[in-house]
Amino acid sequence: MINLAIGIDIGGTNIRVAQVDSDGRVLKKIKRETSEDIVKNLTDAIDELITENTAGIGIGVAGVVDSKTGVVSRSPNLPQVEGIDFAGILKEKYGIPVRIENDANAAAVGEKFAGAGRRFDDFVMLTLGTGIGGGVVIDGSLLPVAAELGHITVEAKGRKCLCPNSGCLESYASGRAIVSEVIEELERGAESLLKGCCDGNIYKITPEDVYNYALEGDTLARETLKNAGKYLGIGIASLVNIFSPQAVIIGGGLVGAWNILVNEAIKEANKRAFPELMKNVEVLPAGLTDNAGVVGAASLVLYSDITR
Ligand code: BMX
Ligand code: ZN
Repeated sequence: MINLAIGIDIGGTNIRVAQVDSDGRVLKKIKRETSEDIVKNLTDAIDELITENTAGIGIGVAGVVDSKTGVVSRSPNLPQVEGIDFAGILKEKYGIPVRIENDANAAAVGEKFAGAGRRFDDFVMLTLGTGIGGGVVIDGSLLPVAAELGHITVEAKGRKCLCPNSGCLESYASGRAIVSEVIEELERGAESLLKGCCDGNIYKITPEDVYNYALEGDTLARETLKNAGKYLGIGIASLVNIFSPQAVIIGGGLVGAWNILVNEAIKEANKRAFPELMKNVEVLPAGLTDNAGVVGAASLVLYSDITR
């Protein structure tokens, strides 16, 4: 039975390649550090996982994927993938269908296929990780648009982003933004327990550290997360006004800080969005957690079969 797919998640630090079954379960998984020769990384891993039951390969990659050619046309946070035609190369080598999407678009398909999105026809997906990614599902299908929702403007004269814009949501509410804000404050001499974090090396602070110190009552950590949450809420309010979704599904590592970050975001979005639209919206965490990237990517193959 041809009921498996290979899901590939290409990130800045790691590449994950998995064999996924038609229920969205991960059967085997390989994780490699992202090296200069990404294509070789991928084909080595695929060679280990591919079987005669593999229906196809799905790839999720951070950056803008040209919907016509499948080439990654821009990836400010992951420049080594720019210009590579992953789908073309893998199709040629393995002779099976290959689909490629932006990582957060793939995550949205994964949520619809096997996660918190199953019970909704219309939802907005946000992934809060190093950056902020987005995907939009309307009438049960992924909107075939870039959906770079991390780059909607939340502050007109705001911080410079890696994209051409300033004041992007990603520059205020992503893991990277939270950590750099904390570091800046500490460099300015702010009083905080975080000074003692990571053996005194503040440049090693992670978003998770910020959350843990916030739970211990550290004011800087708590205020930084709440501020990020406020900006997230500003972004969510716009997304609700635009898409009138049934749900906003939030995935990525920062979901762990839900009770501070996302609760603040919900409060802010409630103040700003059209009440008639906001009252219908459930804001909830993604259903796929650890394997969200690879299952999302595999679902580009598995879910498209289901809908066909
Ligand atoms: C950035 C952008 C998006 C991506 C998002 C989440 C790059 C490389 N990426 O906004 O395309 O979806 O980050 O990416 O420009 P992650 O790395 O946080 O998963
Ligand atoms: Zn931006």
